Amino acid sequence: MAEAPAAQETSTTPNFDQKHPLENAWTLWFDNPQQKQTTSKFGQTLRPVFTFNTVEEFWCLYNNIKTPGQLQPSATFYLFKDGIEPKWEDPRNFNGGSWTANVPNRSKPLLDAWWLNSVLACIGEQFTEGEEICGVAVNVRAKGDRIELWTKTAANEAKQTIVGRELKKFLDMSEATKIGYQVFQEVLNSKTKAKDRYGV
Ligand code: MGP
Repeated sequence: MAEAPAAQETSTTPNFDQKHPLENAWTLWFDNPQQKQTTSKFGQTLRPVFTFNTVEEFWCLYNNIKTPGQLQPSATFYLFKDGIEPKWEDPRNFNGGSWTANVPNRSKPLLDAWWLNSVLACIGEQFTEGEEICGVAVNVRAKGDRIELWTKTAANEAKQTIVGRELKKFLDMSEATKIGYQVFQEVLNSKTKAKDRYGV
């Protein structure tokens, strides 16, 4: 009698070695200056932490670092497309700006949820205007934590409005809560706090 065939791997057998590529490679940056930042000194304590381009590497990183809610005030995480430095002066940011979402009620759980949701929206290419996205930052501050979504072409109001509306949706923000968009060149040139160029 013929021997029963050995159990074969089928197409439904998970392959745990397989990695799922992301459309872009991303770099996590960390900054935690001990003194108040100034425009001229910005960047001196900013460091790239890790670059990844697969889903698995992202979770490996995320699961092994602190969440923003565990960081001390003054710390910032930046997650940017690889090759873009999280500085207004980087050529890919220079003509851009950022949407700012201020976390209400000093809620650390909400801060962590907003950070994860905004990161997943970026690396999962959830924004319709994905080409516009440079990166996302989470600024942990005593005066109030915030998420900043940096985009490339500040002059294009239509595209920035779409990005801003989608950001609110991904953060589950109510329609009544407003977020503002600042233009980096206006921030750099203004002696006082620059006004928001757009709002949604
Ligand atoms: P911050 O850390 O983004 O905000 O910028 P924070 O701590 O909430 O302070 P505030 O000033 O916005 O109230 C702190 C300071 O760092 C800014 O005011 C700038 O002087 C400087 N800075 C921040 N960024 C992101 C840049 C940058 O990209 N380039 C330069 N040159 N300076 C920057």
